[in-house]
Order: sequence, then structure tokens, then C-alpha cells
Amino acid sequence: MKRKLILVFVLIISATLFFSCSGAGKDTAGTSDETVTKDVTMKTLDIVKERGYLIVGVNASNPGFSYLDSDGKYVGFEADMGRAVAAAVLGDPEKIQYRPLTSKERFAALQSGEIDLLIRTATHTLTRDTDLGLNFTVPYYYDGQTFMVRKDSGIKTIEDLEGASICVLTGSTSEANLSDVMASRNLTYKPVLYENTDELVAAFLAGRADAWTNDRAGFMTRLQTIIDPAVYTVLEETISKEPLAMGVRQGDDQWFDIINWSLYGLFFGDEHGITSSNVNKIRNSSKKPEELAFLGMRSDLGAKLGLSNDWAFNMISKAGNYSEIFNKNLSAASGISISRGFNQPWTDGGLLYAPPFR
Ligand SMILES: N[C@@H](CCC(=O)N[C@@H](CS)C(=O)NCC(=O)O)C(=O)O
Repeated sequence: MKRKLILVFVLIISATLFFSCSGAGKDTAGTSDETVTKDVTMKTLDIVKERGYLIVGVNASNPGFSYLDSDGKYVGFEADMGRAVAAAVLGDPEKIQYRPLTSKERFAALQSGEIDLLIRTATHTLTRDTDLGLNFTVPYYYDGQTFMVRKDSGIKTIEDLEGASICVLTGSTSEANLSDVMASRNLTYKPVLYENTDELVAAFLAGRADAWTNDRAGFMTRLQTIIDPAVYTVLEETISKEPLAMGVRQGDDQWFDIINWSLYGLFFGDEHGITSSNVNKIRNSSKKPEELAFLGMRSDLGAKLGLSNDWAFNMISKAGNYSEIFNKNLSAASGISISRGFNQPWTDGGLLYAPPFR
């Protein structure tokens, strides 16, 4: 039995290395830290409570989403999503530690127990869901893949990419989507493969390829920060669905529920106009039973998750609702402006939809 378990674990790790994304594999994640969690059989909630802070795996250099700023602080939409979870679970958004992970390292860091939660532009796919021993939450950001080209290249459509050299990260969903779209349209191309984004970007900007393919949001944020929009542009067509989801280890249903319901809580706050500034007032004056249940004034929804009954109140009051987090990092006020698209409440025509809080 034990040997069987070891075999399963070895298979999972091998599958990760095979299916995960890019990255030179150089570990920047501080694995020698005594806080690293090795006992993956323990319930994650207990581990987090005992440790006193949450460990989240993120990107260190994706502007708008998650990056290390000049003060050495992790900022961005994904970094703040992590803070929201810390507020829901521990009552304090600052009880969090970030682990910078390359694409390639991201899934293995979760499997090994080095992190409690992965929030790192990871697309939810069937293969990742089944082969990696992980679970993916409801998407927190609906993205799609496209191409960046030089404006003076004259490339405007996918068909214009016939014969082009195209930079792509190895092992990412981008690589497989690229191959599928070009094959389905009988287009030839030369993939220029990189394991590391920084090297890829440097090569692309140095003119070593005609195009670069990746998720659209990553392009939009880079075009507003580190890449010159006077010289580069992004094609209009989107070639894939990239539902970005948080990852947790399989087999810990309570933790999976907590993360999913934290996300639903951010969506619910948005849908009901409950914000960090008015949540206190709404908690004391709302006549709506679901809002009262959500904010812990009625029934014991928090306890059912293993959390305090004011978990959602803490999350919204200290970290904001989905819109507040989005606007802070990805809308005009942040200096980066991404349109909401599908990433708005279903009541406004988007895909963010929380099941009932009852
Ligand atoms: N969503 C895709 C692509 C993710 C991706 O490549 N994201 C970029 C940022 S937009 C990235 O992480 N690049 C690698 C890095 O920064 O190390 C996936 O899950 O494979």
C-alpha cells in the first residue's frame, strides 16, 4: 500500500514536470525556509492556522497581476486576491507570505506542500485537473490567447502569420493552442521556444521573432508598462479560452471549499454593491437575508467552512470586493487599464456568478 502511494506520488510529480509550463527551473522560492510545509496529509486550514499566515505561490514579474514592486512588496490583482483569502481565513490580509514561482515550478510547489494556494495565471484544463493531483477553483479571471507583433510588420490577422517565427513559452497552454490554431488553418510557422519569460521578451524585443503569443491580459498590462505601445500591438482575434483559476491540492475538500467560497464572496460583494467602505453599514442595516447570512449576522455559514462567522465581513472590509481589487490593479486608476469583459458580475453581462449564500 505504502509503495503504491509512493508510486502514485512519483507519477504525479513526473506528470507535473511534463505538463506544467516553462521556466528555467531555478528555484527562487526559498525551500530551505523552516516554514515550508512538508506534511501534505495535514488539513491545509489547520496548517495555515497553526503557522499563522498563508503561503501563496505567485508570479514576481507580471505587471498588474502580480509583481514585486520597488519596495519589495508583492502587488497586483493576483497578489491582492491572496490577501483577500488571508483576511477570510485569518482575519488579516497581511498574514500572508508570497513565493515567487516560474511557470514550470508552480504546480510542483503546490503538490509538495511548499505553498497553500497557487494564484499564478494558471489556466484550468482537464489534463491539469486530472494528472497533477490538484484542484482548480472557479475562475477568477477569464482570459484568452492572442499575439503581439510589431506595428510596422503589417501583421493584422492570424492568416498574416503564415511562415512567421513565433515566440512561445514551452509547456504553457499557449504552446499547445498555437500549434492547434496554425494546424487547423493550414498555416506554417516556426516556433521559437523559451522556458523563461524574461529571455523570451528580450528576444522578441530584439527582433528575433515576428510574433509572440500569450494570454491577452499579460500583453495589455505589459503594453502599458514595459513594452512601447507605439511600436508593438496585439491582434484582435482571440484563439483560446484561458480561465485563470486558483490551484489547491486534491483531497482537501474543506480547503477547496474555503478558497472557492472566498472567491464567490468577492463576486457576491460586487453583485450586491457591498464594498470595504459600506460593509459595516450594510451589516448593521441590511434587510436582505442573504446579505445578513453572508456577513455573519444570520446563520453560521462561516462555521460550516471551518472559519469564523465574520469571515466574509473581514474579507470585504479589509481587502475589498472583486471590483475594488480589479479597479485598484487593472483599471485606469492604477495606471493600467484593462476592460472588464467577462470579468464582471453576471448581472452586468459578465461571467462572475456566486451560488446562494444560504
Ligand atoms: N495561462 C497560461 C499561460 C500562463 C503564462 O504564460 N503566463 C505568463 C504571464 S502572462 C507567465 O507566467 N509567464 C512566465 C513567467 O512570467 O515566468 C497557462 O496557464 O499556461
